[in-house]
Amino acid sequence: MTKTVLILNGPNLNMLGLRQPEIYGRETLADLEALCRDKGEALGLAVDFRQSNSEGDLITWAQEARTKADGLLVNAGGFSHTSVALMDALLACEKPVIEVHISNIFRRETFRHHSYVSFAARGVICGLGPKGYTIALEAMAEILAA
Ligand code: CA2
Repeated sequence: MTKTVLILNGPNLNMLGLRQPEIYGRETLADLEALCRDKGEALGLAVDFRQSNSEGDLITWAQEARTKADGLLVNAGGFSHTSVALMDALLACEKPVIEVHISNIFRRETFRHHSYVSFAARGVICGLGPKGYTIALEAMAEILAA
């Protein structure tokens, strides 16, 4: 049975490639989705790639992952640093979570150094740009094969 990885992207990630390329690079969200789909195919994983600017959508999708996904990659954007509610939903879904950030949040403002998502995550990758998503997919493939 093909395993499904839900990739959740939070607020403002739809702006990727359109502004602040010095922080987030030039690749768009569509480029990132294509990269993840290609990597998922190579790994034999189905990829369900989503983005929302709404905290409620992300929470609902994390809840749905309980029955609809085998693992999650989460870049919750700014909600990483604020949302106890999203953390609770990720814990409640009882699926492996890998947190991803495009930028190195530890080289940025101190308010970005703490992430509630990290508390629900098996591992965290940050600062490697879009490649962080493909590395996370490789790690998730190993976790799901174990
Ligand atoms: O580095 C990351 O992946 C972040 O999750 C991106 C978030 C930021 O709030 C986190 O601290 C780190 C921001 C989402 C991207 O926002 C953009 C805004 C303008 C142009 C491009 C992206």
